[in-house]
Amino acid sequence: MKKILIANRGEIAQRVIRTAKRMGIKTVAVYSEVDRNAPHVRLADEAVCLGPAPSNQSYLLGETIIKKAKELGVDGIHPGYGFLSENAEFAKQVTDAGIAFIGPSPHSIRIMGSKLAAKDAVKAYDIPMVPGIDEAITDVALANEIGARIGYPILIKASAGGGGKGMRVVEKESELEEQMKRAISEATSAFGDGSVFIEKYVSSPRHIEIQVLADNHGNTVHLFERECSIQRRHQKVVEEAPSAVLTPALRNEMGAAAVKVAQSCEYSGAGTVEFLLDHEHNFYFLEMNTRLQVEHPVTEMITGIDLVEQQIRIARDEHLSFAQNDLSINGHAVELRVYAEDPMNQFLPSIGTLERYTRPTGPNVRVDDGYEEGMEIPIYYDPMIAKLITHGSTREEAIQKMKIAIRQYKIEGLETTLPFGDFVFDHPAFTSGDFDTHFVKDHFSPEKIQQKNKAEDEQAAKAALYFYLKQKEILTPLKVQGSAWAHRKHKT
Ligand code: MV4
Repeated sequence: MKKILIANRGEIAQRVIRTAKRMGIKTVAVYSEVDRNAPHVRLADEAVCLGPAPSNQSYLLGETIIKKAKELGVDGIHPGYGFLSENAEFAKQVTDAGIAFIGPSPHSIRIMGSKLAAKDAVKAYDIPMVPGIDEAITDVALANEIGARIGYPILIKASAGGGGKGMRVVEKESELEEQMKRAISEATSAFGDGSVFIEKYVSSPRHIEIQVLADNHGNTVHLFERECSIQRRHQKVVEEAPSAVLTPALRNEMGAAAVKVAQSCEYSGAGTVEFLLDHEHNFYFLEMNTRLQVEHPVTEMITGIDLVEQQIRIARDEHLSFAQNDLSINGHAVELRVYAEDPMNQFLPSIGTLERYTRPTGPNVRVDDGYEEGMEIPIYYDPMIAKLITHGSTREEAIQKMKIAIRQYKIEGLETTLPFGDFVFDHPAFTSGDFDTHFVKDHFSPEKIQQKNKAEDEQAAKAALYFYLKQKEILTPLKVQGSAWAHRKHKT
């Protein structure tokens, strides 16, 4: 592979280009008209404009991207995350054009893109799954029967869904019919596929996901877990690796299950297997994401492995250069997603220009970002400005470094999730490790940030007063001494 095209923008485009450069591979960036001056465009060796800002006129134009790639003699396409990354048809068209798709096969993407197909694929592999059904259901009478069998509350999910879209909790049988109709119509309009199924609702789970790597020669390993329970409306904000609660035995068990999930769809490349972990530490397979994930850096920090390099090597048909036993966890890493969103105002997008943008620096501090001072955050795409990642030899150390880095990060011109991060990394529920996916709902409110700021302001005022008084105490005896001296002087 001599030249790759990165079919993406922002931080992930830069992230991929950096590794490609390090590997001596030429890079081609693509961009929309609003991204003309974006750093990923300058960082690449060549760049191609795809069209106007809206994604469906630029970053989602698979055929245009492939055409440009062919014209420029590209031999690999990295899709990043989002956009075309989990589009089986795009992966197929890339391969058909004689270009390597730096990701799994269309077959793997297709299976894992459907929750029902995924359940079906892993059936033979003895993977723990939430009690429920593994077929699409439309009949309310049958749904009532299933609800009675597995017990309420139950959860209706869309087979084509993702990120919680089309999910409905049903507390009791009398609500089932109404909720099922809504779920089906929501799934139909959102995904063009009204298939829904039913699962027992796990009430306060933790979200644990396992990173896997598989080559094209039958070798599959896992790179331990990430915990992503701190979310709001299915959008992750804080992630860490390893999880604060997994024992080595449970980690091995979940890792082995994740490897089997990958094998069930003949997976190749980097992928992530998502699990729910309940209060009793039972785990259940949820779904597999067939892309490099946003939060992959925390895994890189604790394993020392560059996941993008591995993706490229695998796409070049190389063998994995390590086995499961060669891998181990070094320390702890935490990540905060810095979004252009206002945590004091329901996390609404905060539109504006980065009037000031100064990154934190230091050992074990990593910033993956896609913007520079003076740039505007376009409204057309995901509002993530950056990912702030810190590493420490212990969880406490990683968190401590994160708190310092958050304070060093200077972003002016728009509101960000930095104050929210400050809140989370200081919160006893987070620092103790005793939290679940309801953390934000259970513990966060704008008032709490205000209270915290007020308490800190008071603390600062008290400290200032204390030092002022101390100074006075030092000065006062000097005066007394002075006068005594003067007095003595008079006497002589
Ligand atoms: C669940 C669940 C409880 N019980 N399934 C949300 C997104 C999708 N990937 C699956 N999700 C969930 N599935 C059962 N049977 C709770 C969630 C869930 C959740 C999962 C992971 C992280 C955050 C979450 C927030 C709300 C609900």
